[in-house]
Amino acid sequence: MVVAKQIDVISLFPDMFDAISRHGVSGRAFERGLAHLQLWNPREFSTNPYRSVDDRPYGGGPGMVMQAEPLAAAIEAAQARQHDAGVGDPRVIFLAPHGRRLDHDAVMRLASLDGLVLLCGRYEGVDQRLIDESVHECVSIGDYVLSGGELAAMVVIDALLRQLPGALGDAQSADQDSFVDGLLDYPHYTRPEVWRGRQVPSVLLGGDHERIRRWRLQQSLADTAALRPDLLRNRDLSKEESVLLAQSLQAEQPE
Ligand code: 6GU
Repeated sequence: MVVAKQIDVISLFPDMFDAISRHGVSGRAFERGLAHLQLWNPREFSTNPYRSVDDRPYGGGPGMVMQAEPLAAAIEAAQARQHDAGVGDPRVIFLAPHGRRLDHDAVMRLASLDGLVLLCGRYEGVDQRLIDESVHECVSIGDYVLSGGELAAMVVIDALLRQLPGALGDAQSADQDSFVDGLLDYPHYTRPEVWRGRQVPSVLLGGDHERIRRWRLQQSLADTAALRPDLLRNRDLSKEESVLLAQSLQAEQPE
């Protein structure tokens, strides 16, 4: 039996996750029961009268730090829920700029796990002892700083949901995304055939599927070489790919 992917999120702003739970491909994945999203607000686990979950940093400095205990209690509640849902070993992931940078391989690895508990920090940070005690890995979505882990968690969730079988209308679509094959996606066109004087490439109008496949592969190769040469350095080219890329580079040379 295929069980729903279990995703629990610890966040002070649970409503932010409406953005992915109510719209588009991700919203449909939850609706269809391919995944289950459960939000936990650490404020609900605060034991003080003001429901506060942060305090000033030891050693001084700006801002506030999220306290360990309300987060630990929220993580434990999430883990207990996942155990009840049949997940043996839910993985606790802290979204933070110092984490391992997310890429397609990381998305595929996360998508293969039965259950995730995503911890979103706010303020200046989270008490390090909570990270040492309860977090399995840290994930970042790029080299810039967000005001909290929520947007990053939503990026992770959206990217992995589209990898679940049945999440996309066209079963092939996820295989054809950029990066899946280590190349950027080819360009897409739809009607009208001429728009503001710009023609759709004629090869796409001819119905010769083998020519179209070669043209798209060539576009992917040329765009990857131009925009993301780093991707090609990490990938061997097949004979066909080498020929197509060489051809397109030659075509770019002035007469
Ligand atoms: Cl995961 N969190 C925050 N706060 N900022 C980030 C990030 C995560 N990834 C990139 N910047």
